[in-house]
Amino acid sequence: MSKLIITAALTGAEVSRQQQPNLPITPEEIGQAAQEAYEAGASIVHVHARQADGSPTQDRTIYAEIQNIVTSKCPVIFQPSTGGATWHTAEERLQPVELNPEMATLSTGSCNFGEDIFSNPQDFYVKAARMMQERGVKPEFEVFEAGMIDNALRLVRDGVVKPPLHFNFVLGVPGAMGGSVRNLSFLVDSIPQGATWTVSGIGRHETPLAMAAIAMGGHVRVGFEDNIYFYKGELAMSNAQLVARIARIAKELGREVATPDEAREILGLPARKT
Ligand code: KMH
Ligand code: ZN
Repeated sequence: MSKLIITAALTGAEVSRQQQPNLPITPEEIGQAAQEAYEAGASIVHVHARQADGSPTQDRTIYAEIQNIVTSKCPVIFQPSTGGATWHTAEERLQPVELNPEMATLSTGSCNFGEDIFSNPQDFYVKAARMMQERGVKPEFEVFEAGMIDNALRLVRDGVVKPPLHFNFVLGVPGAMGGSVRNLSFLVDSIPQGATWTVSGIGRHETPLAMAAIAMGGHVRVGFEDNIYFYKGELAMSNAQLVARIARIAKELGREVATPDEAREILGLPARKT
């Protein structure tokens, strides 16, 4: 098995300061959280931008500020969201891709998302994939429902995305696929040989699915976007605390944790320019 890539999903678009007082919001706070997560073992940071009042935004200038701070503080792979919040327009959502990050997320299909709909019609995801291809941005396919894999593979057949492919299975969002190991195992069986994958277990599913992924040879995402608790009813102190737990479990299970440069190699990304 390869070394383990840990992604820290630092902020997300949905969680509020009322729910998680330690949520990073400003570019400086997100930069600080990225550095701490890196020191705890994260090699990718998945980022959603927020306005000063805490509301989610896809504003390219705020993403640019976050990208500058994060990449000047630590060597992690910076991975902005093109998912945004459910109410962002397609145009808003694509703004962070204009910054040519090493990676960006991409969902190739729509699903229920709590009381809302996470809308990803074909014209949106084809446009997003083309934009990423033109700019050398590697997509991480965010899979909330199984059909999203089929649509991603169609992009590959049409030459819009080139392997090696990387998937993130997001399991346990209310309204989409549940957080069972059976679902994870089905999704892993549905992607092509040679593709890499990560799991994001939502809420209470975070740690059990992470443990399954470590044992199965996959990779793991944790962080406040997915889960705000350390134990049931006990809020986590930081994103780094959640990352450190995964690094600890990985050690127990015999998986070494990848550095950002090792993660680049595993994912087939170009080496970092120094
Ligand atoms: N906030 C969700 C509606 C992504 O980052 O690509 C979508 C999301 C996926 O978080
Ligand atoms: Zn996200």
